[in-house]
Amino acid sequence: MNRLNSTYHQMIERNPNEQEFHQAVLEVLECLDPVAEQHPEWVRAGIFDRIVEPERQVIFRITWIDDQGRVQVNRGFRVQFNSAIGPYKGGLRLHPSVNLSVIKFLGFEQIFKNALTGLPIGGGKGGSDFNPRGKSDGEIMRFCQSFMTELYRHIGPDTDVPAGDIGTGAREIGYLYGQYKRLTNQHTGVLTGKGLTWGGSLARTEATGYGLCYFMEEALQAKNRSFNGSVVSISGSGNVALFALEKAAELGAKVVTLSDSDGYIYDPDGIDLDLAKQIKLVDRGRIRDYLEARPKAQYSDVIADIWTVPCDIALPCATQNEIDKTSAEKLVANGCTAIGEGANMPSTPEAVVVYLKNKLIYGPAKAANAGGVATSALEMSQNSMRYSWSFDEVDAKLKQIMIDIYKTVSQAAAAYGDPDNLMLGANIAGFEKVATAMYQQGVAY
Ligand code: NDP
Ligand code: 2IT
Repeated sequence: MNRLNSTYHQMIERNPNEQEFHQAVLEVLECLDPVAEQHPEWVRAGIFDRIVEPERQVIFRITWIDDQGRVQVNRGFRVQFNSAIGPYKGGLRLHPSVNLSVIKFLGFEQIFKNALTGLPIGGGKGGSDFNPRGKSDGEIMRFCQSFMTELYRHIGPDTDVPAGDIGTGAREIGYLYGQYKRLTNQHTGVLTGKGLTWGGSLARTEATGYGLCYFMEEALQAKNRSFNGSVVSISGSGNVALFALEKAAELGAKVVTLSDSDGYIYDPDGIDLDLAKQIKLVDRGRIRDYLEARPKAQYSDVIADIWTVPCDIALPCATQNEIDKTSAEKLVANGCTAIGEGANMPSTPEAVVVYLKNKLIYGPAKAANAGGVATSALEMSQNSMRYSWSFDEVDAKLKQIMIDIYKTVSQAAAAYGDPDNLMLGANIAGFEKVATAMYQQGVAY
């Protein structure tokens, strides 16, 4: 990273104690040294220093009243990271672990992911340290309304278009949208992941999980392999995990694990998807409830042990840094030869070293999970046209986008001399698109 040392150190000095953000930036800068060598004009134009500094960050108080009539206070965030290629676009995370570092790492990753989709969307992310777990519908609604009462000033269909992420699904998008409409008197595509009767896109719910499998199938086929006949281990049991399971099974794989923040289940016969959907999507229950209907399955509350289950392909779909060096080594020792990241930054840097050293097929998050935001961009297109495509039309577009991302990323990796390193390819290809736009748009002074 010789050429980009000062960019990195300045970023650390300016943002002390933001470990997740530092991690995400370091991974990208470590891949960009040869790009800086090829493009001295980008160095002179300060592109590298500019891209690690968000264009705008908003932090605000969210006050709401719980079911006992008590006043609750949370902190809301929206980081508008980069608008070089389109309006800011990215999800809203509701989880007690949310802080500025988490939102900035997600927003930074989003810049390059969104560029890889080939669609005109910039990078942003937001959320709150609100914990949705155990809250009533009424509490969720009042929280979302209060969140939007500040957020609405900063967003717009051509400015910034938020969507779902951890803790933000169809219900939350509905409450947020209702409040936006009330405040602005506008029915417009300001959020994606909307309900199907009021502007949502078919296949958006499925898109991240399906897209992950489309991307990985392409990467596997390049090595004469496929999901068909493979054993797959998936973590998480939310939006991404469940639809990754659905598509992997459809492609002929047997998925044997799912998890939540309390523990994981292992079903050697293959997880019963309908049962898992009933528990997590309908009943909003815990993954351990699976055992009530499938007593032969196993449950453990040692979450990291999910990666000791033998599998051919691992799809981490829960949260950041869920696979560390030890877990990566266990995966490899037990026969895992491919990793596809459904979650954002689920692997620590040390885990990635293990993947690359052992020549695993490694689909990095910003390429492999881009299907969700890509389909959000397709939702924006449909809203602009005031028209909607069928499920099959959206799904076909999604599949083609994921195939194209694989091509873009593997070609960039090859062009920079390391053809199997899709992380290198994703970081370089995503960066080059955004850097070109920033360079052409000049420096404001
Ligand atoms: P959901 O809220 O639907 O599901 C999250 C799942 O991960 C739940 O099973 C949850 O368990 C588990 N989880 C969350 N935090 C932790 C934690 N700290 N430790 C262990 N388990 C945890 O979110 P999504 O499925 O939408 O998101 C999952 C991942 O995919 C995230 O990294 C997100 O950023 C990423 N992603 C999402 C996209 C989307 O379109 N939704 C697009 C691209 C990436 P519990 O219920 O116990 O909290
Ligand atoms: O991480 C992600 O790409 C998302 N949470 C989806 C963002 C979006 O705007 O659909």
